[in-house]
Amino acid sequence: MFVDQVQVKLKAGKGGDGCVSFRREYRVPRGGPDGGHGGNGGSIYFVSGASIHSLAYFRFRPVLKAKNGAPGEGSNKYGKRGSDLRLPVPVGTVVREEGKEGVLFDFVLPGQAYLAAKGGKGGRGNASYATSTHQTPREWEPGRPGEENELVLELKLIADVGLVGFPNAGKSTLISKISAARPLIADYPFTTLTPNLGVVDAGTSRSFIVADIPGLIEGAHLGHGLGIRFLRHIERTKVLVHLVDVSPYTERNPVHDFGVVMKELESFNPVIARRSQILVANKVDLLGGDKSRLTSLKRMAGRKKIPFYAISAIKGEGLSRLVGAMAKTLDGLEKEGGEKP
Ligand SMILES: Nc1nc2c(ncn2[C@@H]2O[C@H](COP(=O)(O)OP(=O)(O)OP(=O)(O)O)[C@@H](O)[C@H]2O)c(=O)[nH]1
Ligand SMILES: [Mg+2]
Repeated sequence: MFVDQVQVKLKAGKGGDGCVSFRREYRVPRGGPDGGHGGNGGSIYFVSGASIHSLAYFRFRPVLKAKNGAPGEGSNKYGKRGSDLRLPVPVGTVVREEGKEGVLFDFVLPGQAYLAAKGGKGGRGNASYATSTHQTPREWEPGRPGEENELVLELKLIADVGLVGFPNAGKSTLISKISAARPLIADYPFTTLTPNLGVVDAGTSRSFIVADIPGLIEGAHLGHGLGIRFLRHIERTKVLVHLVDVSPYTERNPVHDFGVVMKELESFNPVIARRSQILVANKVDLLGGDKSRLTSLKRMAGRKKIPFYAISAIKGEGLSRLVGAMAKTLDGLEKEGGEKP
């Protein structure tokens, strides 16, 4: 099961109460105060692990609690501290506060830890209240409550290639033809409501992950259509494959469609808009005699120096060349990255 967003309620442990006690020993008539401090409550941490790949663990554990600290004891003994809860999350997880926009923490490497709810401090025992003028203190301090937080964990898919384009451009059709993913495909916009991942096998040595996300329309950054929140799933892809429907049935201009999607990408995150792109004209099987829609898009790609491919996703035409180009682009980027010190 793939879970990409969960809500969790965290309750850190309460601190143990301070203790009131006086030393009572044979032949020690007036032993002083010896009540120890309460132990601190356990804290809750999220910890990223390389071998964890989903947030499924949290689905059945919506409320998570750390242990309370034990009360202090006589003979100046501290209460035992409550043990911490360390919750494993996959790399790519983002922590947010429920109902708020900002990001609290972003796990980008394995082994990172984030303190999500701090345990309450243990209370002072009566021994610590003793002064020269106040030798039999009966004061003690209750343990403090642990932090309670309602957080949202989001997993950004870490795909190599992200498919972008208008609704109905054929993104899901393409991923279903080049991988084992079987997303819903239909002749209406916004068929895809949640992202799909597919593993593409490109020849002997190379495989990579492609993400199919919901389509974008003009004003998506203002919330039109399904909005742009899904773009976070392709924020970390290395390559974008931008699909444009060149069939006459859209009654739109393919060059204009390209510009609209670029503008939406730009408003979500300008870094994504500048990422390596492969431009793909889809549905060429529907062109008939008039190829002008295809050529105008191709010419624009030439001007902007964007690699360009024409395919029919549904008929499987041009797909092996396209997959080859994706693999080659990824190889090239890895080499580039590898050469850096
Ligand atoms: N003729 C033709 N139809 C295609 C081609 N590729 C996709 N389609 C059709 O176009 C429609 C939309 O395809 P999808 O793959 O669902 O499009 P999408 O981009 O995933 O759409 P959203 O999920 O809504 O964003 C479906 O009816 C497909 O059968 C193609 O190459 N040729
Ligand atoms: Mg789709």
